[in-house]
Amino acid sequence: MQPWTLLGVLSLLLAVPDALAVKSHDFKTCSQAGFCRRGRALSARAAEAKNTWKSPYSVDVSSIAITPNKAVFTAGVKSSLYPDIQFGLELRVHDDGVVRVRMDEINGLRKRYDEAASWALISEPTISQDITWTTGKKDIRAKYGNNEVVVAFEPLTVSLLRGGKPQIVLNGRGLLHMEHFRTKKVEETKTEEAAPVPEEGAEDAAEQAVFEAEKEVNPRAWFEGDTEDDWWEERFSTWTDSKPKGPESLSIDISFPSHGTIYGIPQHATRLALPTTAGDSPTFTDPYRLYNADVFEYLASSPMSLYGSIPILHAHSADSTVGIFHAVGSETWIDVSHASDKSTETHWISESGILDLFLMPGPTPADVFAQYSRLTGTPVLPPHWSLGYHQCRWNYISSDDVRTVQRRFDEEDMPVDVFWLDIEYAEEHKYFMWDAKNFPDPVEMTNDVAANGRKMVVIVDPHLKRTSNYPAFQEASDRKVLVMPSSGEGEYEGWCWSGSSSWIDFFNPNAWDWWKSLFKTTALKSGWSWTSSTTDIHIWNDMNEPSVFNGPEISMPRDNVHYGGWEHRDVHNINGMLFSNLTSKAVQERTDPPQRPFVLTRSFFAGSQRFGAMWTGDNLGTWEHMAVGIQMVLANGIGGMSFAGSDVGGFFGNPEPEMLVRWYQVGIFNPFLRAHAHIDTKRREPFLLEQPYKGIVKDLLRLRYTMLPVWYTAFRETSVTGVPVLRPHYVMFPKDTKGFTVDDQYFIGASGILVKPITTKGATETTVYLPEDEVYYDYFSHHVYRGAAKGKDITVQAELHQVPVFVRGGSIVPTRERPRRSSPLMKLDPFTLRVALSKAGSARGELYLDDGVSYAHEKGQFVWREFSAQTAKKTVRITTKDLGAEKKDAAVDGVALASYNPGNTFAETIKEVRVEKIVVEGLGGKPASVKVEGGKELVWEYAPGVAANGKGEGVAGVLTIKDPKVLVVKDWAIVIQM
Ligand code: NBV
Repeated sequence: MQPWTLLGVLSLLLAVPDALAVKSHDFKTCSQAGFCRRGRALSARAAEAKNTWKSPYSVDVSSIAITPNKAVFTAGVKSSLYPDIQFGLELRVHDDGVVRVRMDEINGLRKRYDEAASWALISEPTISQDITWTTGKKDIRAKYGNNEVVVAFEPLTVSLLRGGKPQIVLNGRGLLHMEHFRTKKVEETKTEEAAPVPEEGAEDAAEQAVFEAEKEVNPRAWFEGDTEDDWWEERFSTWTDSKPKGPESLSIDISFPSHGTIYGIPQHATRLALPTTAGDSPTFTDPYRLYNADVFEYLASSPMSLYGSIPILHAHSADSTVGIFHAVGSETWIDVSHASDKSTETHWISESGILDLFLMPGPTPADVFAQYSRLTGTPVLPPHWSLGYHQCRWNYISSDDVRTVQRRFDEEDMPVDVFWLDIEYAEEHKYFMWDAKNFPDPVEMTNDVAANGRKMVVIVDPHLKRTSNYPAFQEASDRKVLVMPSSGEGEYEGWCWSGSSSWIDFFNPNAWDWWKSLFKTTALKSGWSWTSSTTDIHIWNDMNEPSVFNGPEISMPRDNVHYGGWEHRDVHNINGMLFSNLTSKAVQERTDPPQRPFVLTRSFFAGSQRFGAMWTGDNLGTWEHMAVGIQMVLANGIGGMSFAGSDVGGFFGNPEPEMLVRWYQVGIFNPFLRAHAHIDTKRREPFLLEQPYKGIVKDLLRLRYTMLPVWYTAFRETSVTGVPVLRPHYVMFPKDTKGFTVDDQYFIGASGILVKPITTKGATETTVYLPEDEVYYDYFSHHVYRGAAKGKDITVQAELHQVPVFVRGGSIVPTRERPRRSSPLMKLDPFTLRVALSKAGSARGELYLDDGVSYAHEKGQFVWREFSAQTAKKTVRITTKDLGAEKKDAAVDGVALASYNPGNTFAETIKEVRVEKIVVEGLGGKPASVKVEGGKELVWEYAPGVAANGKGEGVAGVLTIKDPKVLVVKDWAIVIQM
């Protein structure tokens, strides 16, 4: 073990806003990672060889087999460099058109890790019944619908075509390389297997000449390179990776010949449309890295790894969108370049694992989301309260501190739903164990918070202090469920907040039930449980990359051993997900019947979306970080992690009031809204601000609460369709090329709300891009703007108290306008409907409601309404209907709706809830009468519009209907006679 220095941890503890910069030397660049260096060198040799380059991999035609149901095609693959080594290729077409391509080494010296998909996927996908493979001389192909998949034999390539046009091509550039397992030979450097490595600084000219001569006779050098570059052991800084399995990396090029823009592969701090890393004048010189890491003070623009990894990307053009998901859990680097502005080339280099690629044919962004969701699951529908405001800091120092903070929120009438406790609540950072001095009464404290309908979230990190007076560690040790060191025996010991620590191996099924039992709030016969907690406490999982202070790249050694004998390198990117997924199940199963858990995770992988929320980690209190936080949240949504947000205020530093206000504006329009701060920062709870800042933030928090129906409806839709909660332009308007790179404004679900947060200092105005020939209404002033068919920039005011928010013409937005202390108190509040008429005089919107905490909605206990407005013959009719009943049997909604019953007990609990106000904007003038159909004239007023020009812009005329006495759960119609 490397000596852990007190200095190292002290430097972690210090917030040094003036000198904030990532410690780049703690993390590898591609050239410092042997396999990445080899992969890039391969790509460079191919580029140099141009047309003479030919992939050595080909299909062994004699071995082609098609399963009796014709759906699965398998074949042997050979590399001309190693005729004795066998690879197996398998292709299957799923019933939704997704093509799965797997390749593995057969009968190799060892087995490659092939279980990443089993953690990411929800189930074994259904294979299409309608595929017929046709074998030709040069290839084998299957046509289905408008798509076709073609496997060319020599060299091996796999292409997905649509309408005869290639969409995705594998190995088109010949960079496929699966390094097979081999035995390390002492004299191997002098054999034909591989060329020798010259001693660094070898001065002896004769020796050098021998080396050069041998190099020339190495027939594989053109492909593999001249040296066994870091094959058997690798050093980084003071660490040595023993690499007991030798080289086993996997390189593959994936091209998108018809798509010029790509998105995804979160998480990186960069633009949504991924900048290049290769080719001519790349934006970044290193590839995008996926290796979950605790990157302290990360850069606001970088391809460096961050805390989570989702190997998915979308390739997009005005014609179509396709997607790639690679189920690989080891470190992966991805180079991105553009052969032209209409095509994209990527090169994926992974340290270990099999090739397990899913080609998602789209053809729309929504289709790709659906295809990915069918593989890895849709994002969870979280508890309703978790969409409220979360107040966190490292640390609220005592239970009385928590009470005081709560009291101050109430005194200022600022809504808040959740108070958080960071690591200092735990005695010696032994999570679950309260520091008795400062938190003598945790249950009473939580009850005091819960008395206002609020919750607490408490941190539980994955490092367990190695001490006999810590039941969590002791029981894990007794059960032998801790990660092992490279010897494969005993317990790996590393350093983290709790000092000498060990980590639970969640790949070991024996850990699962035991971990869940720890969260029970009642005493158990079988062992320790958290009796000093309550079911109002939910959980925050931090440091689960895992972060190990004295480990290589602040993480675990790659040669550590997990259950089944797999090395940490094989599963690194999956590791953090298992911890938070299991924690989520633990919180869910605390009660019978289960309640929806809230678990926030820092580390994540494909599949994390099924369990909880994530945040973007330790951002800095800078304008750049505020801006990139938005782009990161959008990119995480592409990977399914819609329930995302960045620390409001910035984790490090002391934001000045202007910055804090702007950060709240960003935050209230993030799916996950939490203010958080480093231990060394000044307190900055919103009630501490001076006026006018305090008032502005109070209004912003209230705005978030009024819009909770919009958020919850959007989350519910995402939980069914997989289309993210925050929708970037290319998702909303896939054909609008101007919108492809727009990533500083976005829509909330299908609500029609467009937001452009301000992330620059001193701003008083901003431009907003309107993507279509439609009207957009300013959310606050009712000013109406007109877009254009080919898109148009408008300039709007953005003084400090103003956040540009618009309602797209054609939307109906449900809100709850009564300020409350916390969201559960709003349960029976009436609704306001804002009807923003389109140019054509129509509008539509949805509202989804359920009890917000249980799983009764899965049994049909919910209310799902559609509101619509139509104009005909000088009459505007606003109507509502029960979408739950209408879509009862809709396949897309699956089980959730199967047992829907309009008279369900949830609907019963809100049967008196009214629509208390309807606001209609965009009417041509003052109405003659406004009635509930078949009823008397309603109370209403009309504020005439103010035309600004002849183009339909200016302030919209606004009709306000007061208390029409219509109910949310009932059908009704309101008739506006013009
Ligand atoms: O638990 C302390 C912090 C936490 O506040 C932060 O949100 C995490 O991202 N944690 C990291 C560990 C230490 C960071 C310097």
